[in-house]
Amino acid sequence: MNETSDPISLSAKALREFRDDVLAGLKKEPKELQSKYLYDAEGDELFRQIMRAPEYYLTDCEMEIFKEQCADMAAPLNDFRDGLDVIELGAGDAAKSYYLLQYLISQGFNFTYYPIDISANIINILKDQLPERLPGIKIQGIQGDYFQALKKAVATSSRPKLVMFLGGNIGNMPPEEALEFCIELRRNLSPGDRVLMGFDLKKDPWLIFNAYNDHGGITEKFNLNLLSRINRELGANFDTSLFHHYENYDPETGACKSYLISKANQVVTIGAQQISFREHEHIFTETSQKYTSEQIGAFASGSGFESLLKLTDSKDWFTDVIWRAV
Ligand code: AVJ
Repeated sequence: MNETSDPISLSAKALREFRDDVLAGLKKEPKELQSKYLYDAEGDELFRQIMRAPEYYLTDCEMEIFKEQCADMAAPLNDFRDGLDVIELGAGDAAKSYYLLQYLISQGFNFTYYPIDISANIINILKDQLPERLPGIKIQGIQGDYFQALKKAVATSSRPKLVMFLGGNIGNMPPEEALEFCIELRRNLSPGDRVLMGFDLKKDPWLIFNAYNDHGGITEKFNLNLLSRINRELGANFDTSLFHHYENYDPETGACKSYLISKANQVVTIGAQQISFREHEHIFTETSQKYTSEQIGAFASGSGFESLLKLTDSKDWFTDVIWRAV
């Protein structure tokens, strides 16, 4: 693969999949839309605003870990100094990984950075901007679903790997699926490869509740943008003023779930199809699962990894762990 080639784009196929997934999800009872579709260009921008919302603690906590504990983080990677592929699933704006990449460069690690994101927009921004901030960085962006893209990245190299999955992105899966994800991740790696994962921890339920129900209403806009995206890309006619955001956090299961609630009985047209909504009917749009340290340890051992390092922020709200494939 050429270091400067365009991101690998799946756009026509992606649009077809988007339409099929949206229609399948809205024909289900209860209705649902997959959270990965929240992140188009608008959604990326709204998520950037969420990260700046005072209630949204996740980014600040993980940022603190990356700003202050890079040396600890890099220690279990020392044996990979001479050749390493750093693959980041759901790279976003790489604001956190930036600190580790900078540290690895400063310590003379020889590595290529493979940011993977569902958003082609994000990948293009990263490819343009990261080399300005990290001169000399080798970067090869890949647009796509995590495992499709991971397989592509793995197929292009025979070097040891560090796969990063930050921001509590794993929280977008319910626990059983998260374990499956770890197992699938392990299947794509070789013994000795490392993963660096961020998990949001269980804490005061009100802190979690408020993080997904900010007073500025950005989370609501972010959630409603999914309907606008369906309008833009699939020729639908959702009236977003006829839906509202609802979220709840269950301290027992650690599940934090977002919904869009229909304010009225209504019929929406999506291309040639009609979907009806009852008043108060919900569309499930996203889960943000919270964990205990014990649960995270069980993921590692249950999926063929050995835990090497556990870092937390000063408030103990968020954790980043490093595992080694056994
Ligand atoms: C990007 C998945 C980490 O679940 O906290 C934030 C997404 N959704 N507010 C999260 C999100 C609503 C976020 N992740």
